[in-house]
Amino acid sequence: AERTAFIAGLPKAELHLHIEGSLEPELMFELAQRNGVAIPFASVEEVRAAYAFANLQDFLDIYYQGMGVLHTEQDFHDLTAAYLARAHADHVRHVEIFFDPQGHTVRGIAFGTVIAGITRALDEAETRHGITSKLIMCFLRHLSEADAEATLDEALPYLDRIDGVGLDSSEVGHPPSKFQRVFARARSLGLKIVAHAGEEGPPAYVHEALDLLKVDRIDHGNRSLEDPALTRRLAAEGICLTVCPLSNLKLCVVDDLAAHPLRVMLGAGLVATVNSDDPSYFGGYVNANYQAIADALDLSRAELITLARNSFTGSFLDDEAKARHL
Ligand code: ES4
Ligand code: ZN
Repeated sequence: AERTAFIAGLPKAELHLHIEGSLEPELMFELAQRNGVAIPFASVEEVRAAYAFANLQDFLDIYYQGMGVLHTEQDFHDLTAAYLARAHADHVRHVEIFFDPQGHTVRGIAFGTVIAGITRALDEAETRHGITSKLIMCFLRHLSEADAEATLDEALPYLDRIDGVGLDSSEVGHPPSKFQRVFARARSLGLKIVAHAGEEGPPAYVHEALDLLKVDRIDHGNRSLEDPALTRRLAAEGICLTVCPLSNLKLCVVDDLAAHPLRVMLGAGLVATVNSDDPSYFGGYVNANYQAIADALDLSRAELITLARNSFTGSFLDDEAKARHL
């Protein structure tokens, strides 16, 4: 209970959050009804029961299905506003949110509709709650690089609202090297660069993300620890890892949170952070992730403070804004 209050009171940033993964079953039903979309579930309980995953792909199949209820600008707004209210309740002061435009444009939803709804909610949250934000557009790595290039083209009119690009979806078989050209173009446009790497994929994918995509941050990165030279490099270069404990548990990246590598990461001097990834699907928002991993590893207050500080250090805030949080 004491630890719970301590975690709740820590000011923190969330750096790894897929906004479509914050769609709660209750809102899924509401939007399905509002938009006349059929969903293969009879109740909220049935939806929750379907959230049992053996691996990343099991989850992704149901995640892409779930986002099918999102149609209008208002839907994207309501989704984002609901997440930001939860984040505010968890003492989150800054968020860097992923969205998956290809999950929507493939269904005939305009890129501009997605951006308008999300950014309206982000603007409101800054006014209402003082939460600052960055927006990161992810490319779906199971699709082609040409598809990612077309998505970057579609984003060009909205680059005033997009801070970075990322790489997500099915990792194994879709290495960072597949997207080298589109990430080079994104970088030349001044966008920050992140990539999911070392979640299910090997340490070689983390190397590629660093050397070929020139990432500013690694999302997950768990399997980096299998490669001591890579671990030393991540520490020496101060590359932030956005770690997601409950995600790792639900997707069987770890068998048990007691076996989670977070403490080893901190011990190796890595800039590790704690994040919720897809909180509706994985069973908890950011404070629940801090609580679960702190309980499993018996993390000290000093370690929890380090994790919260790392979330600002690893953010894309400018130095002046970082200084205000640190
Ligand atoms: C994701 Cl946990 C995770 N990994 C890869 N891609 C994703 N998209 C949404 N959540
Ligand atoms: Zn993720």
